[in-house]
Amino acid sequence: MEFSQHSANISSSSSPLSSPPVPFWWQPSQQAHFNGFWFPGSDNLRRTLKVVDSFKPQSRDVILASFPKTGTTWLKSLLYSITHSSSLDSLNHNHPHLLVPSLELLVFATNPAGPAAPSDETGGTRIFNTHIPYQVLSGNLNSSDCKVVYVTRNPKDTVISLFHYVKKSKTFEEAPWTVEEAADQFCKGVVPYGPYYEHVLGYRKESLENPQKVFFVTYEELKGDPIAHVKRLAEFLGCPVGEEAAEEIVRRCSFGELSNAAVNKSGDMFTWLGLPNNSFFRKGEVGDYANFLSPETIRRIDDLTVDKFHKAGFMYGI
Ligand code: PAP
Repeated sequence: MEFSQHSANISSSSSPLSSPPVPFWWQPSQQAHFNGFWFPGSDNLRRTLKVVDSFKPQSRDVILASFPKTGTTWLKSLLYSITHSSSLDSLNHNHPHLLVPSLELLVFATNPAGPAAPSDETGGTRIFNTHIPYQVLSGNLNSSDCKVVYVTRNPKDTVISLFHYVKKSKTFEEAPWTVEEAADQFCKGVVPYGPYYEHVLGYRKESLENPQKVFFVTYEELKGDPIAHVKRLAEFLGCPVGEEAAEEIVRRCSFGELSNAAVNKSGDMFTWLGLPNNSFFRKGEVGDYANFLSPETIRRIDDLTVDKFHKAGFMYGI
């Protein structure tokens, strides 16, 4: 498959997607463009294409898909807990990103042959996560009866969460960004796995057309009623849980529990970014964007949300 890599100095022209006007954020020197989406570097895109070429989901697999910083770590913990009854200690000693590995960042990065076969120990269920857009991964996802869970989050908190995450990485020292510059790029779609709106809409459309296959949930809905959503998720996965079990899962996957887990007290997760294990836990709140974004930027993002999401019938009121 063909893809193009863009250096930091590409100048602006007609389309913000094909020609980012200023250096990219996250990784200052290069992002790779494929099928209308930006990927964080050519190595990442190569691994992504390897996933697309080779990944054959099994019918009992669960694929957690998401745009970065929309609740992936939380959902990893919830899905793992729903499908593994002995998860309490696991979550204390194992990072959610290792319990539910990323197809493109871990599984195909460490083993080009792909994941190990399902084992009887987990009842044949494997859980993976991916940030790859539906528009790129649909062939794989639809090649078996695997289930897909997609989590998304309001765009303003997403960009603020991403900004703070990138700020903790070594690359930020090389190319510091203001929050407004980051939001500007986010609105233009020039963001890893972006454009955000198209990423969300790809999975959203599929969830409406095929609700037995794709479970679509927002971070805000989960925050609003986590127990009800855990029960719905468990039902969707074919392993229903009662009220008490759902309460326990919500408790053990709460921001407070996970951020204080032994595994998050030390160690680095993605060493190439120089990010400690605890960098996946910042505030875990809805509406933190109001502390960082100017009224003009809030209006700009809201206008995009109205145009892209409200017209498609969702994410009202945020
Ligand atoms: P990733 O894409 O790098 O895996 P992801 O887990 O999707 O990141 O998003 C991180 C956000 O989820 C952080 O949000 P914040 O920056 O606004 O605080 C993080 O705090 C939040 N988060 C992580 N775990 C939980 C949790 N258990 N409950 C609620 N929010 C959480």
